Amino acid sequence: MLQTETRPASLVRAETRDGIRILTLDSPPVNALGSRLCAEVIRELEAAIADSAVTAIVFAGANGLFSGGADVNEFQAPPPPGSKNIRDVIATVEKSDKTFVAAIDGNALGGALELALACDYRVGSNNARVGLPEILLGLLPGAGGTQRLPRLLSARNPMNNGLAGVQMALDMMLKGESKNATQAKGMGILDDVALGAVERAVELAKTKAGTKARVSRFTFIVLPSMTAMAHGMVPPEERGGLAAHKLIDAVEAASEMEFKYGLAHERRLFEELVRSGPAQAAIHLFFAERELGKIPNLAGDVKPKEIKSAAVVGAGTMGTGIAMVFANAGIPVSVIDVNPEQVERGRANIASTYEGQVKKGRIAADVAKARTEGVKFVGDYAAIADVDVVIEAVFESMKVKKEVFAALDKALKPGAILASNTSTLDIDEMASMTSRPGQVVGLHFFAPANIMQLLEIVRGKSTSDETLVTATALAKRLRKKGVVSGNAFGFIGNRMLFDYIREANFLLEEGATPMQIDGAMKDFGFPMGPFGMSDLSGIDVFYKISLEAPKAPYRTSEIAARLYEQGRYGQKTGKGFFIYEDGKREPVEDPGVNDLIAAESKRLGIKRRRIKDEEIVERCIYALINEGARIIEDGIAQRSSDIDLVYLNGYGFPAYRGGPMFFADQTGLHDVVRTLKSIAAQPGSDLGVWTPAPLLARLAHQGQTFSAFKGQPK
Ligand code: T1G
Repeated sequence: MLQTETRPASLVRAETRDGIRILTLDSPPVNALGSRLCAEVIRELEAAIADSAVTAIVFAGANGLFSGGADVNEFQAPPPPGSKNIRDVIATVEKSDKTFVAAIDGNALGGALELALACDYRVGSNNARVGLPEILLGLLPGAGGTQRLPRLLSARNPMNNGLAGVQMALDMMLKGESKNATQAKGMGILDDVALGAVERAVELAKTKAGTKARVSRFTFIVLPSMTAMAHGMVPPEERGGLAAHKLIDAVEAASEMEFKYGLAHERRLFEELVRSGPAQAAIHLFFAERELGKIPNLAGDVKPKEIKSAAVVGAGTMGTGIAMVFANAGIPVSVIDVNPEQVERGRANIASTYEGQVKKGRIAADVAKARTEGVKFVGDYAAIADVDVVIEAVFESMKVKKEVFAALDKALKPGAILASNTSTLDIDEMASMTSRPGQVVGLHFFAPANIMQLLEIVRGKSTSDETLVTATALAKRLRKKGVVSGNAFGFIGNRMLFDYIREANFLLEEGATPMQIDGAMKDFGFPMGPFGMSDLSGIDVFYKISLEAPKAPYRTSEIAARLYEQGRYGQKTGKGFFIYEDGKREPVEDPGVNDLIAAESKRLGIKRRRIKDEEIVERCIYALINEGARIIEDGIAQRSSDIDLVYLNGYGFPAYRGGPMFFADQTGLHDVVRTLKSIAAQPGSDLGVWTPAPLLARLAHQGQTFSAFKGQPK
């Protein structure tokens, strides 16, 4: 019987036109330059280089782009010995005397642009985009980008001895931003832009065959003041700035060292970074974001409904913020509010927000005008009868929300989706007021809605797959990170936050001060601590939410309630846990509050003690992790990386730590469980809170991680 050997399809297409060998990268979805693709490219390259009939070589990409760069999957573990990578491909090019042209159609990012920079010439199509975004992955361009880009831009932008070009290169790499075809041509990265990049590249290769324009031979200077300034503008290494500082060092080395030594130095720095915590955290988050829209167990291929218009009920700060989100995405939106003063305040909020953005040069005046006009204020439900989606953003009271849902159900067309911006309340209860529970969903925006990236998409027990898919697609269109959550009090973010805040208050009772606790959490990497956050969101808001919350099976502190009773609501009243002088946002310690706390300790019979920052961080972060584990177990979160994205995009968890669940994985679940048990063993500790969640205990026992756990969502 004839044996047919099925050889995996080649990832490189090779063809020759008039002596020009065109090597097309073809590894869907993004031609990621992983070890297999690199090995195949090298094989094709060596064949072309050895072929005397080949006068020049053109690189191109299939699947609508050049390439998304190195395969990021391969950075999650050390590469197998002997495996090829983009550096090996580039070394093969650099060694050859042939002429090389890169034909860039669509994206050429990271290692893909580094390959193009190693070529003699680069041609882009009109939709070409080039960039070295490695810093967004906690890395630096590790295949010559830090050595070649400053050389090229310094040569192409010779003003001020080429220093302008070097600054461009530094900025581009430190921001991780990509450039479109026009910008890239203007900077000198692309030698030409044409409708058909491959055709133009072949033409150029023919005329340039036998010539060389290797960037590696260029030299450039960089002033110590420039790199010193650059170091000064990025965060400290231990606060998320590790990759940036090493990147600047690599560029400095590029100006001082011979090319091959600079390259070796860049490689050393890259190897240090790729194994670092911040890089592994960034790579975790890269894939976490790509997992977001994937909802397990959907019945078949459910298509999202089209959203052509929207409405928001309530012209308060959240309501108008949400309206601006829709206007910014070009979706016509109406805001309905029966209170004329509130409507005026809402209008003013929108106008001042866009004026501010124009002043800061973030948007043009005509865009601001179009967006402001994109928000209509109406006085009754009949005016929004035809919208595709409505978001209720009224006062956080179940009674009020149920009345609104009943009214919306009557007024809106049958196909419309009814959503609530509630931050804690039961979506099913609101849905029960309608004839369309399948079209009811939670869309929980975070304040300020037009700034914060996070959107919790709350799935009720009757929410249909179509409504859910429509909501996740809408989140992408609104440029939000749409995280699907089950319907439980506080959903994902706030449910964990209650435990975090509760533990912070217990630490106050036991001897710490608000300033000390916030200081410790800021040192951990949060932009503000639990008490600065309480004062910003409003102690009254937390207090009222706690009244609606189901009775907790454990003790909670009463310190916030004491402050509420004294009318200390936080920044809005100029005092809360801290004092805010003359409307400033800087928290000032208030000895009166420390006295109030000490009195509370006395009332509870708690002997105050000196508490180390380490204990503060441990108890606050581990409270988050343990509750996070319960949330995964309850199926409220689909995966642990969703929780990480919630905490990064909604609660300021430091990105370079990857989120609470990733932080736990990095720490080691075994150690996390041991610490939880040691906290539980302390006198006065609440076992209900500190007993490790069953999932956490099980994974720790099995030597597993949260990231690897693919539990069943409810
Ligand atoms: N490696 C592996 N997988 C990748 C990938 C990559 N570089 N880029 C994308 N994917 C996967 C992604 O996970 C998703 O998979 C699918 O492709 C579509 O992606 C040595 C060190 C290219 C602009 O940082 O910015 O080169 O979810 O949903 O919106 O110096 O992807 O379908 O299973 O994002 O059309 C540097 C990263 C690497 C670019 C396309 N490169 N990628 O956007 O699709 S480090 C980057 C992107 C490097 C060298 C260094 C975007 C895109 P799945 P997608 P998209």
